[in-house]
Amino acid sequence: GEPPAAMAVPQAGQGDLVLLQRVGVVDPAGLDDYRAHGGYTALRRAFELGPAGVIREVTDSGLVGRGGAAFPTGRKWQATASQPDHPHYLVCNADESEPGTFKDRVLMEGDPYALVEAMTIAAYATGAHRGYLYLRGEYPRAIHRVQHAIDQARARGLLGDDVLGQGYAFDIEIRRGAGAYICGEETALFNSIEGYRGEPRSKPPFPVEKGLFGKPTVENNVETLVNVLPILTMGAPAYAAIGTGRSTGPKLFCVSGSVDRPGIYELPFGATLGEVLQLAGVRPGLRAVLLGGAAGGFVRPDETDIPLTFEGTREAGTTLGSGVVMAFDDTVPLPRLLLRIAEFFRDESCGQCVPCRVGTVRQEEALHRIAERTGAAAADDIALLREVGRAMRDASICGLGQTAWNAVESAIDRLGAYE
Ligand code: L3W
Ligand code: SF4
Repeated sequence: GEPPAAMAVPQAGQGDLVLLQRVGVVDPAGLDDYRAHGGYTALRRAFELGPAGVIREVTDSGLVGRGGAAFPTGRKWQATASQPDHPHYLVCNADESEPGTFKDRVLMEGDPYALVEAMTIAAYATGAHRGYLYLRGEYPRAIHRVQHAIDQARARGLLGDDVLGQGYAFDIEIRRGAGAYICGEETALFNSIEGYRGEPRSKPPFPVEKGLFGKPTVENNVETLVNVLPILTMGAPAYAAIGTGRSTGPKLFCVSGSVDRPGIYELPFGATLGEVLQLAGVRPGLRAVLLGGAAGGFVRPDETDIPLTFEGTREAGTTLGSGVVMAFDDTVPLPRLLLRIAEFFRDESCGQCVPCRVGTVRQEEALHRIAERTGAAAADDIALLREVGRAMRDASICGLGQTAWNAVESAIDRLGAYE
């Protein structure tokens, strides 16, 4: 069945909402309503600026990818735009599957035209005439709403052969994911669209050079693309003034777990972990916070002064990832939680490379042994976990294997999970 509606919880007193400004305000089906709330001003501005001008604005804004890896968006767009090989493709990665991540869902369900407009701008800037939206199959409401928005936009000349009467052709096709976490890896996603097994490709070559169907491709996360609208409407300098020097702009945080008000919180980069937890109404007895999802890491309750920026979390030895903030109180059995994370990676490993295929199994086995001993870890189990973890991190082909030990390692080293 269809999951319950995701909650967007815009917070008063934190400045004007940028990314969530229309969520819960506009009719997600209504193109006219979208336009009445500022929709399609950014695309008009894009046509005034021209492709190179749009890329300059995006570069100057300091926007970096919101899927977790924080790669500079302007640099990615420029790299694709300058490829002599054609056609160029645009792919939007909406296969939102990182445990604890549900921000893209809120954007797509609440403001679907924003994604359609943002994809059109990205394609125009990078010379693409065809866009694919790879959307998680477990999000039927998002699929329905974005498909409706695409159809309406096409009927009104905002997609198709002559977008806004500017002589530029662009259209979008939705492809549904079928439940595999690995298909959110950018190159596994290409294989999936092409009809092959969802297995990651080796990089380089990067997608900007050889991506979908072997052609130059820009692949961006939903939230990344939606940021392009305010960049064009407010201008790069005003956008870059939000947030911090190296993490510019607004960010959506996905807060869940031991809090009274779970949901999506939009805040400028630089808010501390403690501020976000306080907004969400953190409950007493906090034991740990998982940042960045299953691929991320745990921090302790006394580390809530960590600034939620890419650089701040990195300096603190953890990661912001896609913006997951999952709170756990002291009733949660950590060994069981870690085992659950290990099961997830073992299940979702595509099996293509040995360190990850075997390592995720060995990791789960060790954590299972520990959990059966009611949480007491033998020294050799910990040593084995470290050895396997190092091999996965160093030798796996893709991010899944490289990060499959992060949460367990942080639970051992930062939380003292088995002491
Ligand atoms: C051109 C170069 N392009 C890198 C591009 C690359 C990709 C982007 C980031 O994600 C993250 C991890 C977790 N020329 C380039 C270049 N690129 N060098 O930049 O690349 P990369 O390889 O750093 O990371 P990635 O494999 O794309 C790994 C996060 O993903 N994660 C889970 C994410 C889940 C979600 C979700 O559910 N919404 O996002 C799991 O590991 O944080 O940092 O486009 O092509 N020289
Ligand atoms: Fe597949 Fe894991 Fe290797 Fe990634 S690291 S290619 S998920 S086996």
